[in-house]
Amino acid sequence: MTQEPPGPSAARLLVVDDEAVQRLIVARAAGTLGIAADGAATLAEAVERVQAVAYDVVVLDLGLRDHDGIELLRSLREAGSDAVLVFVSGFDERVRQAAARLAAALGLRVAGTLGKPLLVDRLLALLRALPERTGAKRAEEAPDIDPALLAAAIENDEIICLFQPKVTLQDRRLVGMEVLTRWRSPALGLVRPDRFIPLAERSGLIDRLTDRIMAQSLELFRPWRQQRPELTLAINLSPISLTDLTLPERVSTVLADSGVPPSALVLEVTEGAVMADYVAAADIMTRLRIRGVKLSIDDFGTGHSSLLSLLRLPFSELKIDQSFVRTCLHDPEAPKIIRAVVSLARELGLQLVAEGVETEPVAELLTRLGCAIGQGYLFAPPLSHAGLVERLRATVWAEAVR
Ligand code: G
Ligand code: G
Ligand code: MN
Repeated sequence: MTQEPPGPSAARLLVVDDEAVQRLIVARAAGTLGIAADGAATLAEAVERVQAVAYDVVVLDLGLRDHDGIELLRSLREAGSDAVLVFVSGFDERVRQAAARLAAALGLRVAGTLGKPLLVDRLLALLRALPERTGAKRAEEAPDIDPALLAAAIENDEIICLFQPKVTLQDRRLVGMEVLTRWRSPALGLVRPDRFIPLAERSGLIDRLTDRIMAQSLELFRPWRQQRPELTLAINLSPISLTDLTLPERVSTVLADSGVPPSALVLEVTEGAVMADYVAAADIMTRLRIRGVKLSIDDFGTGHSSLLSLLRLPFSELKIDQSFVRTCLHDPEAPKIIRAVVSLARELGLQLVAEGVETEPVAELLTRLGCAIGQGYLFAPPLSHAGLVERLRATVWAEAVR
């Protein structure tokens, strides 16, 4: 039997423990089951992580040095997480059971509890028997949100910007970051973009929302850019925006207000968005390019667009979709596709970015295939502004920005 490929549905685990050895033991055990593990040593780190990443499993030490671990349960619920919990603790069985009941009362699922020292066999047994995740349907099942609530949220700055680094695969230099938004709602908790972006599109709020996201992220970005003029900021555009002929004007206005030069801004658009109304998209994109803004094809390889029509547009960057990147070690077709995309990008003078880089072996293979830039959990999940500053201080790419 060959190893299971870590397909798009590969499980992700977060281990929250202040002892590095414990984190390592859990990560190793998870690895043997093909589960990718992240670690967090403090509650703050764990909260940051669960807000950015949809974990399948959270292994939680109830006796963190600074906090009691229970506080994370609330954050998980607020983040709309459907992760299954495994509690670890040196406390007696009754404390662990009480924690498990509390989690259940908060609507979180608990796979089981483990004592300390941790028995790897018991952990493996729990991980093997994990219940199916429920998250895939969450966005559809969730009750409709009142557009008035979203409209107010946009005005009240409840929409926050997270930043995910793009780095050079070989020497791990920071070259830019992508903005990924979240809605921090006092009424609803943390709402993910796949829930509120479509709502904004349906209810005529998308222009206002996009303008706010651009203004807010550019303002946070400006000081970084001043120190490192080669950094770029990438913002995702809704397909609707690519039918709005006033977009280039709006982008210029936001840029002028922010003091960031147009060449530092990358707008990411998906293939489908371009093909929906090709003439309007070509018009808008050409005018954006004339103004100096860069354009990126997002999720490349997932649409059903005409390659020729797509590549005639004035793109500056191409982001190869996660589905090829994550399978490239196991699926013999994936490296061939990546190699072809590398040469296509080279011929057309497009910067190529690999999305969803989760492991070192994948980063190595991508480098060998000729891909220079990557983005993914291996380097960092989407981070808050403070989180990114903190990470920059602690990482090799520290020289990038201080
Ligand atoms: O980070 P996350 O997994 O939650 O992102 C989910 C999807 O939401 C991605 O496809 C991403 O492109 C999209 N998204 C995130 N932020 C924005 C945004 O500011 N505008 C638009 N239009 N899409 C966004
Ligand atoms: O659709 P778009 O490419 O704009 O959005 C990128 C999405 O991928 C975001 O939802 C982001 O949170 C997620 N993401 C970023 N890095 C990784 C990764 O390494 N693995 C996985 N599974 N998702 C990632
Ligand atoms: Mn994107």
